Amino acid sequence: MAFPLLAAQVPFLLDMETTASTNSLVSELAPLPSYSTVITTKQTAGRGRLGREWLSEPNDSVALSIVVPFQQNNLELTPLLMGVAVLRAVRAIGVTQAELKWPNDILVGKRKIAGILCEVVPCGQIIAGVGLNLRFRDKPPTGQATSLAEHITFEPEIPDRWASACLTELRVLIDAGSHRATSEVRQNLATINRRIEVVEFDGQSWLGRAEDIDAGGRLIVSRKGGEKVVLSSGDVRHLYQ
Ligand code: BT5
Repeated sequence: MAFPLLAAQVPFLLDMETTASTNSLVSELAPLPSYSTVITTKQTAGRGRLGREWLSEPNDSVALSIVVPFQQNNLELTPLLMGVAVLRAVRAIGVTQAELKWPNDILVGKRKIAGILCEVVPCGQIIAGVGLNLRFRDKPPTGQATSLAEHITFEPEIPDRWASACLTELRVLIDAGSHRATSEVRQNLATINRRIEVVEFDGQSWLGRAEDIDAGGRLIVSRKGGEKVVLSSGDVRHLYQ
């Protein structure tokens, strides 16, 4: 696939035929100028959070990693800023019903279409990586996955339009400063004001209501009985009834 719109937006673009992980490649190349980008449609060892995998068949998904400019206070917020950028870019190509789930998933109708992994590399730069499912020509990687082709007519220029929109939206959010960006996250995060199930690292889960995020992007949840819990990482499920 070609990425001319994306190339026009960034100081450095590496469009790889194949690579193990675009986040790992950026980490090896860093330091790089802000908004330097690595992209591939054949990622062979994509990483999720907490040692989990991001699975994709060749040419069925896009893996994109961007060097995010460091600004004070934006480190913790970066996954959510990237989330809003990816959400807007997915909506801009026609998947209007997409939603952002805390802390790093883009869902369409309860299924995951994109996931985000932000990392700080040894030289101190922040990398925001995103995997987007384009289509599943064989079978979906998990029962909870969806792809663009299930929601819009897939055309070859769509990945470039999506990637370039991600860059535009991320720049707008970062340039807005952390106060304004936090408010954009609040307005776009479908988890807020919703009943959720919180799944702890040990697999234990509990129910609550997501109330808000704080300035660092942590999720404020009220448990049954009124106790407030602030989550800085972990997994939540949206409850729909
Ligand atoms: C994520 O982790 O969702 C972060 C995914 C980030 C991938 C990008 S691709 C570019 C960059 N380079 C990398 O190496 N990584 C980043 P997490 O929230 O931990 O979710 C992982 C879980 O999502 C897995 O355990 C599966 O259950 C599920 N999953 C794996 N592949 C999927 C896919 N293609 N679509 C939907 N769900 C998937």
